Order: sequence, then structure tokens, then C-alpha cells
Amino acid sequence: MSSEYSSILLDITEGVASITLNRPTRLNALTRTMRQEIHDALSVVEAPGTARVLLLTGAGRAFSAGQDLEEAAASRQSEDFDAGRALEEDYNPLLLRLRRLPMPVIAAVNGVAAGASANIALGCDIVIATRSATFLQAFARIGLIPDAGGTYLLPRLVGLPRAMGLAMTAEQIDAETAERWGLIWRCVDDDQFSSEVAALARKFAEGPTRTYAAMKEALYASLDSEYSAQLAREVRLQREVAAGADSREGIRAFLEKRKPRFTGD
Ligand code: T3D
Repeated sequence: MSSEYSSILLDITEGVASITLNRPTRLNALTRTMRQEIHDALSVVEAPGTARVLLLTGAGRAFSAGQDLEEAAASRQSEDFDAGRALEEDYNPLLLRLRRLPMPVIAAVNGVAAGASANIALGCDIVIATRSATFLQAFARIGLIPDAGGTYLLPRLVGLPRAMGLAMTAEQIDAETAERWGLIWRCVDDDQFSSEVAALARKFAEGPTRTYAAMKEALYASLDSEYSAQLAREVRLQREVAAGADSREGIRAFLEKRKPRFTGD
């Protein structure tokens, strides 16, 4: 299934939903329209039984160059300009929706990921990049602080010294460095990227979806939790997923020495 939008593409095939940022001549810089279309697409993806994994990627040579700066400059002309509005109305709800989506969300970073778009990618559950991709906390270059979750995610992913360096220098780092620092899951050779991403998406689409959702809940909560509370959370979530069909199927398949057939329940 695919739908018509002006600046993104949405495709849903065999449980794999793909949102492609699609303004390649502007390096997929994010406009208000594009952000609204992503929200609309997420409403489709969120409908029960529609998808079991979401893939976010970019068309052309970039993942996305962050906020469209022509649009940003134009909005600054307006009398009621408020730099926080787009964050409150579009970006932050988007980040929270991706995190709460009860399925794995893969950022397939096919090229440069800058500004808010770098942080949207880092806010996804799994970030896989081409070896030639780069990550850029561009904000300082235009006198801004990292937003779209950057100040939350960066210190947690790479530690405070590197987070501070990335934010303050606004140096572009390559995907190998990002992988080495633990900023992303992995980078792969450019000519292997499409097949690796497709294989990962297929693996998740055929995997235990409710279990992935519980993993997301547990792992994200752990960043802000105390040890005993996290142990209690594991008990609750393990009870929930163990009661599901996929857990029973996984154990049965192991004992029968065959590949499990997970339904996502
Ligand atoms: O006020 C608010 O709304 C605050 C919001 C903040 C959130 C943010 O995301 S702030 C960060 C915004 N993004 C940036 O500052 C990055 C700007 N872009 C770049 O630094 C570079 O383009 C890249 C490092 C990403 C890539 O460089 P390169 O050399 O590969 O490509 P290029 O030649 O710079 O860009 C190609 C075209 O895309 C070019 O247009 P042209 O000359 O071919 O007509 C360029 O202007 C355009 N482009 C790239 N990024 C943006 C953009 N157009 C609009 N907005 C962009 N962000």
C-alpha cells in the first residue's frame, strides 16, 4: 500500500512501513508541511494490524538537513514569531510518537543527517547508516542549541564530553565515528545498505512485535529509573509478554527445532 503526499512517501508492504523524506533537492530539509505529513503517515502506521516495523529514511543523497532554513527565516519575519512553537507543536510530539510506537522504528540514515533531523534519527530505536553518511549537530552554526531531543539523547548516548564537543563545535562526524562512539547501532558499506536495511526490517516484521514494544518501554524507562524500580518493571513486562502467543510459539519452535512463526501477538 502507498499513499500520496507532497514531501514524503509512505509505503506499507508485508508489515514494513517506510516513510521516506522526499525533498531531495533541499536535502530533505524539514518544512511544516513535511512534519504534518509525517504525523499523518504515523496515524496510518499506528492503526492496529497495519505494520510491525517502521523505517524512516531520506530520498537522494541526504537523510535530512534539519529544519528548512528558508522557511525558518520567513517565519522570523512574522510578528508573532515563537521559536518554541514548532518544537511544541510538531517536533516534540513526533519524537514522542516514534518512541511510543509499539514496534521497532529504524532510522536508515542514507546520507547527511543534520540539526533536528540528526536528533530525530537518534530518537529512533535502531540507527543504521551508510559508511558515507555523516551526523551534524548544526545548531551552533546558526546560534541555536540542539533541540528535537538532542540535549537529552547526546549525553546519554556518547557521554557528556563528546556531547558537549558535538554541540559546541558543530563538527560533522562520519558514520564510522558515530558507530565507534555508540551514537548509532552500526554503519554498513554503501553498496550493502539497501539489502541490510531490508533484511533488518524483514527480521523485525517477522519478529515478536509485542515483545519489541515491551523492550522499548523497559530500555527507555531504564535511562531515568532507579534499579529496584527497573527490576519491578521487568517483572511486570515479562509477565505481559510471556502471556502472549509469540512467547509460547518461541519456546515451542525451539523444542521442535524449527524457526518460530511469530504473529506479533
Ligand atoms: O527557527 C527554527 O525553526 C529553529 C529550528 C531548528 C532546528 C534545526 O534543525 S536547526 C539546523 C538546521 N540545519 C542546518 O543548519 C544544516 C544546513 N545545511 C548544511 O549545513 C549543509 O547543507 C549540509 C552540511 C547538511 C550538507 O552540505 P552539502 O555541501 O552536502 O550540501 P549543500 O550544497 O549545502 O546543500 C544542497 C542544497 O540544499 C543547497 O541548495 P542549492 O544551493 O542547491 O540551491 C542548500 O541551500 C540546501 N539546503 C541544505 N540544507 C538546507 C537547505 N535548504 C534549506 N534548509 C536547510 N536546512
